Amino acid sequence: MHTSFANALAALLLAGAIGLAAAAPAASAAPAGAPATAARTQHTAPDEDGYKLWLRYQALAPAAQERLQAQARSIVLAAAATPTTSAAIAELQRGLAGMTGTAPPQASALADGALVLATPASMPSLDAALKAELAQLGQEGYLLRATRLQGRAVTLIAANADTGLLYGAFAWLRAAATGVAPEARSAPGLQLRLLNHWDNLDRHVERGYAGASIWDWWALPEIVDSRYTDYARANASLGINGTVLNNVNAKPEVLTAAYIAKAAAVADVLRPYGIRVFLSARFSTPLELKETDTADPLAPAVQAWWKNKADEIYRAIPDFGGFLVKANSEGQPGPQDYHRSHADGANMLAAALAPHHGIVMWRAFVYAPHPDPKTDRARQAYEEFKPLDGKFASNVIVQVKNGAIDFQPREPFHPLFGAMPHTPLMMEFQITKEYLGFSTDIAYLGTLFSEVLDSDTMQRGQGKGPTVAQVLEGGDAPRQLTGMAGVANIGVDRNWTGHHFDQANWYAFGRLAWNPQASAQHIAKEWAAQTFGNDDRVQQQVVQMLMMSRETVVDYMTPLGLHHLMGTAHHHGPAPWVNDLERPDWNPVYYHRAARDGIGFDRTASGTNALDQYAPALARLYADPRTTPDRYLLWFHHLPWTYTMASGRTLWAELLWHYDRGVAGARDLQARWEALRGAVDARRHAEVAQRLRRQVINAELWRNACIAYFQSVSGLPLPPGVAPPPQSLDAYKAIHFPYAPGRG
Ligand code: GCV
Repeated sequence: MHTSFANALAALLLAGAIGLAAAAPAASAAPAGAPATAARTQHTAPDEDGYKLWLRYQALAPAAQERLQAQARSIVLAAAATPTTSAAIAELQRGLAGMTGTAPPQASALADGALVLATPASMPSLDAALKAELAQLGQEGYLLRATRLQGRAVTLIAANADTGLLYGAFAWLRAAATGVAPEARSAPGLQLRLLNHWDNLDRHVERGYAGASIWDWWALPEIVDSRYTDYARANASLGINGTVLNNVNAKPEVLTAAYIAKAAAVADVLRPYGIRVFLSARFSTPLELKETDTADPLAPAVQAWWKNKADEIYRAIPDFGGFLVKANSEGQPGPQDYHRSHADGANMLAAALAPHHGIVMWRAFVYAPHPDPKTDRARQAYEEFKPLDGKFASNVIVQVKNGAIDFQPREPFHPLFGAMPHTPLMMEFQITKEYLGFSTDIAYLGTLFSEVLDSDTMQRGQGKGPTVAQVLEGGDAPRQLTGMAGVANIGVDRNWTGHHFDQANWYAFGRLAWNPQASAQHIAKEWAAQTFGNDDRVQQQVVQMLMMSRETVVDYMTPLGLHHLMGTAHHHGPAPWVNDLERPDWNPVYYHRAARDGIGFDRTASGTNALDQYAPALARLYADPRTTPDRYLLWFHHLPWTYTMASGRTLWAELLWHYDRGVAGARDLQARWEALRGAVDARRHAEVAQRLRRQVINAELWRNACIAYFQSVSGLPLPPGVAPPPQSLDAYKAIHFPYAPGRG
């Protein structure tokens, strides 16, 4: 024990240094444009700029402060002192100082009221029952207990390794900040919990709406932004344990010595927080760097090049995670260029990484370069990957987008989930809102992610699962690798995500990657309490806004299973009329198929039969429009405008009803936020209010343009009570967004 206490002291000294380095600068003044709020907000909290994310550690009410102080009068490290335990202690000190408004607790010998961080290896005296529980929790799980140790009443954070202690510390702080009892124990449901940055080496972020990339490749490796530490803290607080630094549309230069050194500098900052660095690799890198004369995965020179490259990377980054690869997709090179399969390509890279325990995440987002006009883009990933089930090396995991098209406001789950029992599959969600209103519209994605994760694949029959979450967790067939990736919505904007509410999407992704079966509403509550404080009225209103927001966006953009109606290339705003792009499956008309006879994409046996890629029970259920949920109706069926819906309305009237509900929802979001004026600090209130004004404009544009267009196709009158679009269809068609951000 003496050694542990000495370690604790050393750790605390180090922790002090880390804590100072990582401290977030104070919030700055309210922006111009907020004067209207000034007079009415004199009693509200000081302005905040959102930089601290959900790690604000605001002062609690006096009684809660006393309780917290009583649980952590001092800190005892009964574990090996490592940079990770130092980070944990620094965070506890920061959090406790903020929430209790007192000086942070210091290291001490074991005493009543101590907060103890312990591993069984350093504290053999932990009781047998606790050790048995810990044995179930792996290297990242943790236990939180009020207990007695050596006769002293203490708060215990116990784990098998320092990363578990760090996660336990964050969990304990989260419970304190949200005023709930801490979870007794927790362990992640998935191994790989990763952010994917679509960040280019010139700092442009593909599909990024929060400013330039936080990775300053030009300045690295000598100049290391302190923001990287705060990024690491935020991710570690959620259990995110890996990050892919560069865009899947990768450049060969990222694997040159200069960039490996830059990535290594980032890895050094992230490592103490349990986060490993991965890189996106361009399949033709050796050829493009002119170091081989082919990129054929079966060529010995190519295999040797990748092996040497892996060795070089691991010399610089000993815990390098591995490669993420987009191959033979949207013009990216890949093994098919040499008549090899995805498995040939992935396994070649996997062999180079295997000696270092690295992995390959091989993306299944593919669609044929020269599509057969009679087939369906939704079928293609399945057609290419299903025959490869069981053919991937053991350190390959196939990364599948949540749906078969592309991160739409709503898609049915991807048919590959549940269809590749012999291949580890990981989920790819998009946290950045490419198709859901960028960072101007509020759309809480916790509900989108959960809807997908909770979907019943019906592989065992209707209602019998497994759910997509269970497939990912490997419940049916234990897997060597499991994971979830989220395409990051992070940039250099002061509040990280462009919109304060978009922080909730980063948060929800992390919490669901830790526990894919968690509730989106519970996560929303946690986020709201930490982000806007414990005022019940604010919390309830914010949670209500989050929970209604995504359905609102679906209503005004793509109701009833419509999809991909967005503007060309930038994907902002309505463009259902577009029909002139090079590939048929880039055109909105390809997806909605609206004509005088009706609307929707027939994916049943009478159409492209994409439905057939799902389990028989699901395929049978969705083959009939009567048993297809309304939310997927026009995804799977082409129906007459006069088709009678379950509501009793015609399909045409139902579509209009959804558009109107979407606009009403956007206005309701605005009104709900307005009701919080004075209850939320003026700066954040004004910044969100401005964006809500814009969201209402977006919603109205979507509604009016889509109604004008679909009416021109259906030829049907608007039912009584439905307001005609204020402008002509031509006027909507003339609206362009040539400089929309985030383009590919
Ligand atoms: C990174 C969509 C996006 C592209 C993205 C691609 C992908 O097509 O619009 O920007 O490229 O998906 O996921 O690879």
